[in-house]
Amino acid sequence: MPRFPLLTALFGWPLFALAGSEPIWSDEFNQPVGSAPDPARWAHDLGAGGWGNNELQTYTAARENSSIVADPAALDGRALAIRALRSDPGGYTSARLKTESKFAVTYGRIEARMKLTRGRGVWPAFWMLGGNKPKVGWPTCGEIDIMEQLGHEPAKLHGTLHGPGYSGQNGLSAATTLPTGAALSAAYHVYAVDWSPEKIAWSLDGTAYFTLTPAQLPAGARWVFDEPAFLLLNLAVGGNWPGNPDVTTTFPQTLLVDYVRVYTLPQETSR
Ligand SMILES: [Ca+2]
Repeated sequence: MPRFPLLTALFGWPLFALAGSEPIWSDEFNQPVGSAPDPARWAHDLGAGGWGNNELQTYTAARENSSIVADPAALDGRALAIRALRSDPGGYTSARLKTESKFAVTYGRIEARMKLTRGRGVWPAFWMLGGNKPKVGWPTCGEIDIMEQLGHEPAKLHGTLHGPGYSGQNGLSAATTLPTGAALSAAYHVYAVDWSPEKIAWSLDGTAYFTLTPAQLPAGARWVFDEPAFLLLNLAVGGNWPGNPDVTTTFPQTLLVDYVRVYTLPQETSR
């Protein structure tokens, strides 16, 4: 029996056609062009300091770093643009948005339709952190990285899980590419996780490429993915994993997000 009968059956079908899958939350990023990310849904993380990875950017709440833009390739003609700009020699600004204190979810399908970046030292991400982070700290709060891309490998998508005993370079991770091998900066694609008490499955355009269950954790490690988690979107520049931009990297770099949607999981037992 296929491990993910639903995901297999899903390929190419709109999600809303799924029986038993109900929308919980979304942002279609269809607010007026030029406006800020909806403050009812998103807060900004601000500042510099490397963000734990020796990253180079300073995060701002300025419209040049995050705003709604017109984009004919977006399903509704509008998208969120997160832009990394070169500010002065060696300096960069960008944006990091989070739903912390505004929205959190425990289990479900969490997905975004996005167009990624291309260029050495550029690092976009769509991810989740346990809402208990202020209390228990990282990595005990858990981190689910739904999408990470290193701009010097524009065709490659990374999905990763971080928790206590399996964080940072020891995060549990897999990578994939499109069947065509095309760059993820060339068109929009749908990046998702299906998160249930039994497993987390990462997918690209509805095709699962990575799954983890509590039994697959390193010996003695704890599954910490049963708490509400909030969502994050950011575009980092430089840092330990991607390395820094070089003379070949062009700016601005833009992460485009057509939508973020959260659904209850479909009923697998119905098949
Ligand atoms: Ca949109």
